[in-house]
Amino acid sequence: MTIKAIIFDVDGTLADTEDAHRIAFNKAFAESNLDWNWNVELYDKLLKVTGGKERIKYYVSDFNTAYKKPDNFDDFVKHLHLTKTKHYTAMLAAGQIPLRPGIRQLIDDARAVGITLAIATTTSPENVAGLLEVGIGKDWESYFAANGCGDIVPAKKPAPDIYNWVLDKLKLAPAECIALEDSYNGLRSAMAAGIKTYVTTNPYTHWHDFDGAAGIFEDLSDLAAFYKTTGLPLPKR
Ligand code: XBP
Ligand code: MG
Repeated sequence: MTIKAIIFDVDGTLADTEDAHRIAFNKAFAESNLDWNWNVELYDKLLKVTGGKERIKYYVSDFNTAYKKPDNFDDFVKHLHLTKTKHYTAMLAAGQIPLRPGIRQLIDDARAVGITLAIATTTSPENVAGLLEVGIGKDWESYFAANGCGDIVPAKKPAPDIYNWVLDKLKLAPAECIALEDSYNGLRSAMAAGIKTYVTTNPYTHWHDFDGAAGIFEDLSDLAAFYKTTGLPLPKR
């Protein structure tokens, strides 16, 4: 079957963002007078849960059980997460987080041969916009036929919901698409939606179980190898 669309995960796939997320969480904690600090080792464990608000709740329930939750805990988490998003998007706007090797070229090559592009991520819409405004340009939205992100679906990855939402928007069958992911949760999500999934690893995810992936790459610096594995048409360069 010819590939009609590539669906991209964002965090860890389009860019190595997770450490910036971690730093932004810590800035939000400091600004909110919380003595919480997420180091790399802890964040590695916290990544088990996708979504920033969900991750904060997971931290409180499983790693900081001594913390006495305020009565309005949901609102507290929402506000804390908004503060985190403010810090994270400031880091993006400062140009601190580039796209990963090969990503910009892949986007251009795919467009040149008429392959549809889409996004399926658990991260907040502001974060996707901030990353791609810098990485692609102000007109980044016109590159993607569907932009599935954040709370648009209630169940985040590893649930298939965000991929199903994107497939619905694209009006394509799973077999007509491929997904690009970087993590165990992302791979499970795309595969549960029936989509053939390729993985690029990063320092936070290289040890994950990628059983079922159609191909695993360290990054896309060798795009020719990626095109060969996926069967995507080689660009005429
Ligand atoms: C990414 C996430 C996100 C980010 C933080 O997972 O889990 O939660 O870490 O972003 P994936 P928010 O790459 O599988 O989409 O704080 O905006 O949720
Ligand atoms: Mg990811």
